[in-house]
Amino acid sequence: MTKCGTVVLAGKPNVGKSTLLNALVGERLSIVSPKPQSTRTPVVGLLTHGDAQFIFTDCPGLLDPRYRLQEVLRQTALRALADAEVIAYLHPLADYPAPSLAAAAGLTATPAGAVVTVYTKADLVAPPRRPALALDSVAVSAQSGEGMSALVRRLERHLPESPFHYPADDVATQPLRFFAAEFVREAAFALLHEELPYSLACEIDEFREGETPTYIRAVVYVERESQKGIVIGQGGRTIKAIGQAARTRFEMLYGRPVYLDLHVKVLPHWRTHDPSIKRLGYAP
Ligand SMILES: Nc1nc2c(ncn2[C@@H]2O[C@H](COP(=O)(O)OP(=O)(O)O)[C@@H](O)[C@H]2O)c(=O)[nH]1
Ligand SMILES: [Mg+2]
Repeated sequence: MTKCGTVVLAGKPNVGKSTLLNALVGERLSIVSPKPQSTRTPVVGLLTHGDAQFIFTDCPGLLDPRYRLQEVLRQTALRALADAEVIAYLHPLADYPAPSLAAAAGLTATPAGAVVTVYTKADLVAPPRRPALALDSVAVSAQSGEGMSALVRRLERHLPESPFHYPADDVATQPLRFFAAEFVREAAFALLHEELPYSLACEIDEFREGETPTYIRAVVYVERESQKGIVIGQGGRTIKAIGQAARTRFEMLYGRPVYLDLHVKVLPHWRTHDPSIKRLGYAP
């Protein structure tokens, strides 16, 4: 009998959800940044391990929304929590103990799924300073790999009996163009300062396979004309660096050469405009 189910990685921004998803599936799918709130769309990563298949979902961080896009992201995270078979609730070990999930997420109803508390970034706490953990929690470091197999065993206990939903070799469920757009955003988070990466969205216009290199045309949207100039940079320097970083990252996942053609456009105040939020794929 096989087991299969959804495991949602939940927690406040910056606790290491995306890094943990990538470490669990062994592929860099989800974008990682030291800046909080980089994840906007749930990213799914698969791990098939013996008789068990885990459908890991990296969700936007739970936070108090300050503008319309954040409200929409919080709703996405809450829906994922409600639908999860298992919730891995992440909290940094250095900030032990974790408040209850309900308190951290401001939940009014208890989610149906089993909750496993996962203390992250264990490498940042020296062993003599580590707290004794309760039986239902584990400490991991996605960076050093410590605690990862114990975590997988712990989560497996809570998976329901079910046939596999995906072929055992699959790692991702989302289309390649989704990852191409995400990696442009990741490069923007790495190369742009302050609020700018939060004002930026990316849409893939064209993804032409069957020629080498594969041609990808991506449009980078910002909210204001002044931001457009900054994203392009002097003599196009900044947009070129963003394109290079995103292309390198995408080629690692894709395994083939790519020509990434980036264009910058203004979509005025899209983060507070429902039709734009929807069009960019952040709302159902
Ligand atoms: N030292 C250390 N840093 C980590 C670990 N996991 C994540 N981080 C860092 O924490 C920051 C936030 O990680 P991210 O996965 O984007 O967090 P998310 O917002 O919860 O998805 C990034 O700078 C990561 O490199 C870890 O196991 N150890
Ligand atoms: Mg994230």
